[in-house]
Amino acid sequence: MLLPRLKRRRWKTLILQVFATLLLLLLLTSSLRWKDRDVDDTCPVDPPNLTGPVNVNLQEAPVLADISMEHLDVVGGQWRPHNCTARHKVAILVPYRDRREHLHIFLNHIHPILKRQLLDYGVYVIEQYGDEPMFCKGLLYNVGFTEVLKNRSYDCFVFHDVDLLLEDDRNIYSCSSSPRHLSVAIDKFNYTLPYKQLFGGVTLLSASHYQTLNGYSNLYCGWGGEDDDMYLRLFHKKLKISRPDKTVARYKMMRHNQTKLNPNRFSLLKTSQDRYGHDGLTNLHLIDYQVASVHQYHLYTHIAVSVAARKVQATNGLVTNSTD
Ligand code: BGN
Repeated sequence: MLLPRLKRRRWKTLILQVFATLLLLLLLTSSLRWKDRDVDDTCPVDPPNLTGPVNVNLQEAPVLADISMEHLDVVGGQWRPHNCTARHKVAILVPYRDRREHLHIFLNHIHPILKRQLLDYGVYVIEQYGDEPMFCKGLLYNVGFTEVLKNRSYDCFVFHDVDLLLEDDRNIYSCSSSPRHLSVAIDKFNYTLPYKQLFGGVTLLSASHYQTLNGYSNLYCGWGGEDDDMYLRLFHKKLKISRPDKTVARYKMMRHNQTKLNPNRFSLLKTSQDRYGHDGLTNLHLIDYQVASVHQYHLYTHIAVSVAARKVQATNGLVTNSTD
């Protein structure tokens, strides 16, 4: 009688042990699953606070101190979401000269949008000083790109005219697999794309694509052509341009006097093909400019670039110092 009772007890313990082990395993796996959920705090693909159409106020330039008060969590133009990890680190490069009002309106407009888009971002204003009378946008972009990466890593760069204000925050300022032209529909052009090859205004490139393209040409000073030259670079590198839908890629342009035209833009464009390998990021060290200062203001990091006066020989696109 004793023997079968003992056997039964052993069986009971065995069953209990198996049951307890299974329960333990179940608890362990479910807690691991919860842990995984905690670790993956990447921001959502569709940021929930987007408003769609954005009110664009062109009337009066806000005072910088007032804008700053609304963005106490921004330092040196940089911000990142508090509750999630942003999907992209994006640098906004804004080449600039003589347009203080526009800059204030731009800063007031862009910060709330970039925050709603849940980006880890930095706004960089690259200001041209020095004797060169013409505005050298491509050179400023290259200098900005190079200087910014000395300080912080970014996977994505937005090349942004200061006079363009986004009208819909669903036009997200973060990289996709191909270079992106963001300012598809501008009020000045009746919200239509003036020509298919246009790659100016507001564009977006990954850091590695920008390097592959050797950045912008350093030779275009004065209005026009540097963006068409960039288009040709994209074409030669077989990089396809993507564009958001024109219903969201809408911008208002702030009015200003026409900047001095670049008289050499047509001849420069003709030699674009032969130049792009050695005219851009790779020959910046040969260009007569100096980074005079880099300063973190509240709403942006300021990069002051002194550009020496130069003359461009229209026939071969060579640049020499005009004092030579
Ligand atoms: C083009 C300019 C672009 C400018 C667009 C839109 C030139 C080069 C000679 C053909 N290109 O005409 O730089 O972004 O207009 O304004 O001027």
